[in-house]
Amino acid sequence: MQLKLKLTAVAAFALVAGTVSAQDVQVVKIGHVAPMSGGQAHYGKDNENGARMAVEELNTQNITIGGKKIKFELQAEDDAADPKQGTAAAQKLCDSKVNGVVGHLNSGTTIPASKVYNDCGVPMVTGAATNPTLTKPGYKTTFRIIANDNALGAGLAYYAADALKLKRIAVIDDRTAYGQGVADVFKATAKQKGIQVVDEQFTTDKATDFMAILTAIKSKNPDGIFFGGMDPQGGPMLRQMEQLGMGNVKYFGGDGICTVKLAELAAGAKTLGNVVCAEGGSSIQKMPGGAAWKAKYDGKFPGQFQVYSPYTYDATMLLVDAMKRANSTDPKVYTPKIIESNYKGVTASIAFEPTGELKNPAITLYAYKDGKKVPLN
Ligand code: ABU
Repeated sequence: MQLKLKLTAVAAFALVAGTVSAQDVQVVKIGHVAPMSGGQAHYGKDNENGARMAVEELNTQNITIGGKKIKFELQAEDDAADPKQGTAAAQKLCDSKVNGVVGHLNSGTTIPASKVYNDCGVPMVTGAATNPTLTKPGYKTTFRIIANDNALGAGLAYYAADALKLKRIAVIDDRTAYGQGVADVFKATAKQKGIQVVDEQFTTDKATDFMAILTAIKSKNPDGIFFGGMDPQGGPMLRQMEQLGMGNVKYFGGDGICTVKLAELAAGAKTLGNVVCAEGGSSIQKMPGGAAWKAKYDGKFPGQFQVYSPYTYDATMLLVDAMKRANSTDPKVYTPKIIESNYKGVTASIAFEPTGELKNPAITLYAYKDGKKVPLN
């Protein structure tokens, strides 16, 4: 009895002092999905870091929505870049009643997962999956805040034809939704620009030995190779090109190879200097607030920056911005506010087309100079 009286007194004091009781705090869960295991875990870690940084900052802002103080929590899942694990992770997040999702990273996981989120009525924002078909079903829950492969593939083909005056290009893709999609766009645009596609070869997103396909390509005497795939394949491919004496062949790829880690994976191959890759958005130096953001990121997660963390950071902030404008964290209530966004993010001013694609997406081309990734525009 004495203990009960004491607790009641403490609660009364808290009320008088204006402190917040547990009942007044609402937990809002942001799901995040990316490959956290396997060969693409470095991209996943970078993506998760961006979302985690946003959640930590949001929790310092004393945000109140619908009369409740909000505590944000990140529920991070691993899909290992595998479509089946991607849909399983999406279902897990739906079952956990997350309020919104940031991700996924791979187009091959994001496209099937987008249906799962639509079915359970939870919005998802990707800042990494770039296959254009993602937004084709017209789900009102699917948003992308980065340029898609129509821009990346075409931008690279224009550069190959107009700036480098290349005439003969071979194309390799890893048969994933991303790799195949971006290679198809590059190929179609290159042909329109008068470039001859002299060979097409295929690999997988697990392969490490490319000697046979590179040997076949070498016999066609191309002046460039386009690779639709990711850096765990791109790095070894550059090494093997050097071993085969393909030191004069330009090497193109989309954002999947355009990482800090590509230089490490190329392990000193001089062919790294032949790379031209395209990424959605402005370079971090040209992003509004990009340099300050990057310095903060590097302080928290030294040596882990790859490509997409500014986008996962913005995606998280964007979801919360829509919740604030709706004065609700209920996905049914706030999702319609996302399409109306005019959010000044780190990466850009984010507004959407009716399809859920980013309005006015920029792209940046990069090369590697002395082992460092540098923007060309
Ligand atoms: N955008 C390249 C990596 C992710 C993807 O679209 O599969």
